[in-house]
Amino acid sequence: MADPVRTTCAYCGVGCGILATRTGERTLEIRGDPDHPANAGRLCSKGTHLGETVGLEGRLLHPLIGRRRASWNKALDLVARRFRRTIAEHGPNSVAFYVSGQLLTEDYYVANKLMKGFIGSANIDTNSRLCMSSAVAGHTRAFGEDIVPASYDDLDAADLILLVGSNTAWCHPIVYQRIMAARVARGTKLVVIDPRRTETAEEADLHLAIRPGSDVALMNGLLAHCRREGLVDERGLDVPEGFWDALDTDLWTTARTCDVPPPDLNRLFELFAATPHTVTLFSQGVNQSLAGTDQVNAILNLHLATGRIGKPGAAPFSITGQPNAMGGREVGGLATTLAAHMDFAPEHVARVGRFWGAERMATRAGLKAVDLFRAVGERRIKALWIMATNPAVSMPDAAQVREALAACPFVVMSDVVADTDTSLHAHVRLPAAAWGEKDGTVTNSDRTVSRQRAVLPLPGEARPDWWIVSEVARRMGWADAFSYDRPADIWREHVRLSRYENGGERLFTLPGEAGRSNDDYAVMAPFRWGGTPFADGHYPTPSGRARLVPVRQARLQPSLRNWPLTLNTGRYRDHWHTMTRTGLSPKLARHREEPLVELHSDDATRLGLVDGSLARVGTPQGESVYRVAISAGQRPGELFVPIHWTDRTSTAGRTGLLPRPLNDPHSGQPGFKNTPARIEPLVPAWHGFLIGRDALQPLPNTLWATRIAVPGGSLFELAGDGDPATLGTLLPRGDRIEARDDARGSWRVAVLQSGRVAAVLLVSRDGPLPSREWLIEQLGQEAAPTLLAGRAPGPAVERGPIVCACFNVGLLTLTRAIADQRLADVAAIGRALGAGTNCGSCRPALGRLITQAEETVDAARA
Ligand SMILES: Nc1nc2c(c(=O)[nH]1)N[C@H]1C(S)=C(S)[C@@H](COP(=O)(O)OP(=O)(O)OC[C@H]3O[C@@H](n4cnc5c(=O)[nH]c(N)nc54)[C@H](O)[C@@H]3O)O[C@H]1N2
Ligand SMILES: Nc1nc2c(c(=O)[nH]1)N[C@H]1C(S)=C(S)[C@@H](COP(=O)(O)OP(=O)(O)OC[C@H]3O[C@@H](n4cnc5c(=O)[nH]c(N)nc54)[C@H](O)[C@@H]3O)O[C@H]1N2
Ligand code: SF4
Ligand SMILES: [Mo]
Repeated sequence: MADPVRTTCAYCGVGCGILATRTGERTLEIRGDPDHPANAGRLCSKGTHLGETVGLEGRLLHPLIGRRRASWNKALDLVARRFRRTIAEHGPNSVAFYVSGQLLTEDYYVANKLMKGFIGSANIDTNSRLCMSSAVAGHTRAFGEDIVPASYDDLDAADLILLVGSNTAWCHPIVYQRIMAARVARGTKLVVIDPRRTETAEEADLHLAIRPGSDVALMNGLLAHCRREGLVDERGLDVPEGFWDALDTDLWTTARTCDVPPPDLNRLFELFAATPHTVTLFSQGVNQSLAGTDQVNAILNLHLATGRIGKPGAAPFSITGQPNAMGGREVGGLATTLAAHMDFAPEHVARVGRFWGAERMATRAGLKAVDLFRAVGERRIKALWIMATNPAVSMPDAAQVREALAACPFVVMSDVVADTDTSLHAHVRLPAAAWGEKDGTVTNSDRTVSRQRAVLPLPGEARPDWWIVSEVARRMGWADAFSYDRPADIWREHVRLSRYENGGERLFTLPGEAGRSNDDYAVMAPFRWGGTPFADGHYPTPSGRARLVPVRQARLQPSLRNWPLTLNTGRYRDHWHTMTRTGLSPKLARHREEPLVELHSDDATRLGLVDGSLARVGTPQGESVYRVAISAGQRPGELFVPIHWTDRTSTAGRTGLLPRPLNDPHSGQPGFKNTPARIEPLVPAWHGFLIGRDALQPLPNTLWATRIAVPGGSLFELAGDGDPATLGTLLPRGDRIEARDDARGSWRVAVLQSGRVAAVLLVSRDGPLPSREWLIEQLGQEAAPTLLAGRAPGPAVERGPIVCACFNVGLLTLTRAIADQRLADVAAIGRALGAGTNCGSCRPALGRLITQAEETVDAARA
């Protein structure tokens, strides 16, 4: 076996180090890197199962022009020619790039340089606009520069951690495990502020299920309390006139606005006031709001005014989503920033222009994502290049975005997979190197720069993104400025720019004046730039002081007559965004097999929605269909749906259609968490499922279909109105065994090939269907006599939905074992079943099961 390669996880902004060992043609063994500062050897369920996503299924392996395979030469010439021509005819602002926090720093750097320094427009925006831009705007307003003044070490040194709008247990699991470890080690208190009772909230000392969008009121109320307690120190701060007047509020008013019990709020007030070592970690519940920037500044105000910044264990901590969200900020990937933490101030434009030897520097900010796609729809942008993101799914009002793409005269897409919802609209598709094949750097949430390294060879004709962009730039006539031969060349330039004419005004400075040699770059170990920012009380503002920014609670979303509910959208533990990669892993698919709409039982009863039935969720922008999951963790009047399903993996299960294309005025970040909506039952004529060895493409044209990967094939959940017999045409050839009961509306078919199960289809009018677990295991096996009954011969033992993806342990197995073997804690479950002993991502869920079991026992006793 080959030696392990030290690299970094493909997914979230925690930025865990990985040891990847090649074990075959396209197979990897994945382990956590014990020496990496972000994870010290741990990995969550997504990182652990990265090896299941590096196969070539669905990969884009050759450049395509239309549907035709083309040589790189031809494809690159075409892209360069069309961009040049469009610029010549309509000016530089008639073209745009839409890029991603999933590019490496080196890729990002060259894309940004090409657009802003040579094409001469700043129409390059990134999906980070949808993700981090309110944090960027908030940091810049308060500190004068976009600096995250925290590190993971602060989590070990804090006595109180506030998680605001963050489902850390699912979205940043290794950070969550670190917080849990600190709780054990030093009794750190944990408070979660989230309208939903998430698994993150379950384990907290205090959960405040605030009214959506009331974060400013909460933070202002908390700051007002601290001031009353004499905890505010204005030294070293710029405090605008009238700042404190706007904060004139008390516990009762705040509790009413936030809709939380005053005693709970009081507990937060007292805890915070008594705990100088507090870290406030926040993510999309704060950023993805029409008042996202103000919400960020409300948090920053609180930390600045109470001195909870610049010291170990005390900091506001904007945790980033994508693996290289931070690297993107460092290279100026947003339309509103320039490289190396500069902006469009004339002296910055001049400086970057000088450094690049730029032919035509952009002199003002470009279009932000939502405006950019609007401009595409209005044909003001006539050539668009999309890299490493899937806007046809992930933009708000995504139907409009698709129309815009369809109307655009020239769309280029660089991606690792061939068919995405976005690729349908691309005139040219360029095959990019994927994780495991590419080489460069990423920066995680706490400013730690790590190397991603190739462990697999480039498949087909795939090429790294930096190479693709540089090739186009050369062909557009800028060969000298883009003459990079390797990522290390770009890295050195990036380092030099960070230090260029920087006498300490810009805190973003990378070490290594002369740059690293190629050999040094090859072995570069993870390092954090910036030390402990603001430890000396100095800020990169003109006055050298940080600013308190007056922020007022915006008017809360009223309940509209036709759209009386609030739609919240977010993530599942084991899926990543549009599932182009996690969707390949059967293990990851099992945690949540379908897109659910979670809602409170009062709403369900009132609206006639039954747990497990289907429902249509509508907003003024569109409609999608979900499986109803009644949840005690939802506030009445609020719905939660996942963002992961696309037209590749569902019919009618796409969430991106629903949110409004409205933005925060400062950052341009869409308010994904808070859309007026309604919900109604959807009663199909039949429902069923299909398990097959081949993935169906396209999906069956039914009212509702969702697809997930299972070992050796796919599972489709189906529901429809027409005659289910049409589904028969989807079945593969082979010997059929069939059972039909027209009176009960039940139809079951199995297809055998050489006596082995190739597919099973089970349909019912309104009766129950057997569990999928056992049938999935029958794929490729000899047909059991009970096959069509959907269960093993002999007594049935159901496993239930998978909770532990590493050891395949299901919910029913767990609840049985907890009751029968009287398992009293998560460790005992681990000893009995293995669950929770590998990656640990399911530990919060296991904890919840123990609590539920205790509650059942208590209730039975009472
Ligand atoms: N498993 C998994 N992990 C991921 C990702 C993934 O796709 N899957 N994506 C990564 C990316 S790019 C990102 S950006 C991060 C996102 O990570 P998170 O921000 O943790 O994830 P979300 O589920 O988008 O939303 C977080 C929480 O905000 C809450 N919220 C909604 N409205 C409000 C409000 O008004 N106030 C407050 N205080 N809270 C509110 C929601 O109920 C939700 O629980 O995750 C990263 N990690
Ligand atoms: N309703 C709603 N919408 C949201 C959000 C929400 O909470 N609610 N969250 C928003 C947030 S925070 C984010 S970050 C976005 C994420 O949304 P997207 O960025 O659209 O989601 P991904 O599925 O990660 O898309 C990444 C694409 O890049 C491809 N890819 C992977 N690696 C590479 C590579 O190395 N090179 C190239 N060229 N391509 C690659 C993948 O195959 C995939 O097609 O969604 C946003 N949209
Ligand atoms: S927490 Fe999980 S998804 Fe995030 S970087 Fe670490 S292993 Fe990867
Ligand atoms: Mo994100």
